[in-house]
Amino acid sequence: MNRPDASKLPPPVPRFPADFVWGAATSAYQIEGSPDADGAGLSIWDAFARAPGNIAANDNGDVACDHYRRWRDDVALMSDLGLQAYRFSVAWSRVLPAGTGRVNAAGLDFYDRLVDELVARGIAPYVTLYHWDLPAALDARGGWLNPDSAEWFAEYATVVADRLGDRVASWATLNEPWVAAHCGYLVGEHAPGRRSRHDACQAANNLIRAHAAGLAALRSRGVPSAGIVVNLTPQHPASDSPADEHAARLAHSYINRQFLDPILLGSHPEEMATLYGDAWRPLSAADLAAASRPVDFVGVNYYLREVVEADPAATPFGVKVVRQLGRPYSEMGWEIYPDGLREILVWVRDRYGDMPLAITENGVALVDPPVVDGTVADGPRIDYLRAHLAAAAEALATGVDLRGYFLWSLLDNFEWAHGYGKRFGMVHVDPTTGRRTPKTSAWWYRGQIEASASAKARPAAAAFGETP
Ligand code: IFM
Repeated sequence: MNRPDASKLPPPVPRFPADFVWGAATSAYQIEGSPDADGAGLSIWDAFARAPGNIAANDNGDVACDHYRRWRDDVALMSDLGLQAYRFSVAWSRVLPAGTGRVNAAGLDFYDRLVDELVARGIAPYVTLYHWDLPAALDARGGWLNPDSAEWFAEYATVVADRLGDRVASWATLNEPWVAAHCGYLVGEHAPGRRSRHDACQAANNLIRAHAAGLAALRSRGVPSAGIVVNLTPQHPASDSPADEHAARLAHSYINRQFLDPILLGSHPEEMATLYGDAWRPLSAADLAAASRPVDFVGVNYYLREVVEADPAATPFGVKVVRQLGRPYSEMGWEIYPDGLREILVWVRDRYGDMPLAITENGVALVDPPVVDGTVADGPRIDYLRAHLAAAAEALATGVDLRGYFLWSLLDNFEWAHGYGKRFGMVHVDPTTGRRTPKTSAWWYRGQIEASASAKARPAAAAFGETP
């Protein structure tokens, strides 16, 4: 590990409040490996990734970053990098191998030890209960298509909150339910690989019901702060033609409002029937009422904007994303558009009202240079982070109640259908040895945290919406 001379790095971004929370994020399947260790059950991602042809280079999460075995060193690394908070997800099938019923004590112990170590090092744990790795045993019972899935999730939430709730202040029910429904049930690029409008609609509805049931379970356990994490992507029309504007409205409702409207307003966007056609089934009034019980925060994952045009031939909804000539794109093929972060945060505040928000993921996959002299000179990632933090600071300046920022991701990891080829980490992970090397961006981020901390009047909050 080689910390570069701070005076040679770009300056930190100013104007963050004293109690702003600075962290990094990961998810269980993407980093842990050892999927069947210590009595764990398998998840839909184990089955999906092991089936040939689903993942680039036929990669899978069997080893991933080996975090399940290296967790203690990884927490030490977080501490070296000055993180105040760490957002991670719990693997449901480690805790309940069959998804419901018997609790696997050894699986819970893993997260218990992780939380202890984080707390001992002064790093606040932020838990996400569901980051797409549904227990395979539950998929065999219909997965998110089964209306009982909401109760299964509540049972799981209760078990985890009972064990970790004394030390974890901040809880998210679901991560990016839109991706779980769209990629998993409509286009089949993610586990469980289904391709049906009917299934996508039903999965989306049951995910909303699961959020409601999980939130109620967390409330019953008295956790200080509970919310949900969504991915938001501004949708801009390619022209001012009515057809393109209609396409942008459809895409906006589908991606940005499909989950937030029921959860924050208790209603569905009016475009849902057009989008799903005869597969559309609204939630019942009782489900909508339960779904819209207040959350303490909304986590926003932001990566890109999309410029869209109407194209009747485009599947699934007649909306086509148009590549913008002359604009920068990441290795994911996503347009790098920092102002979209300001725009979407302001939109959330304006549409849904003032509430604590956090950027729970933001980061970029790039082709990094090799490790040289104990670091990776990823200047373009620093540029990306600075531009996005400047956009976040602008949102703050307009009065958005933004509480924190979590860089995606701590480590280069398993990027779902793209396998290990797409590298989002601020820490390089050697694919053969697993050796961790902080990239220059990690040291720059440490400087960003230190600069904000030196202006601090009081310590960072342990949870959004909670006063430290
Ligand atoms: O890696 C994912 C993460 O699991 C969810 N949000 C987007 C990231 C980058 O694609």
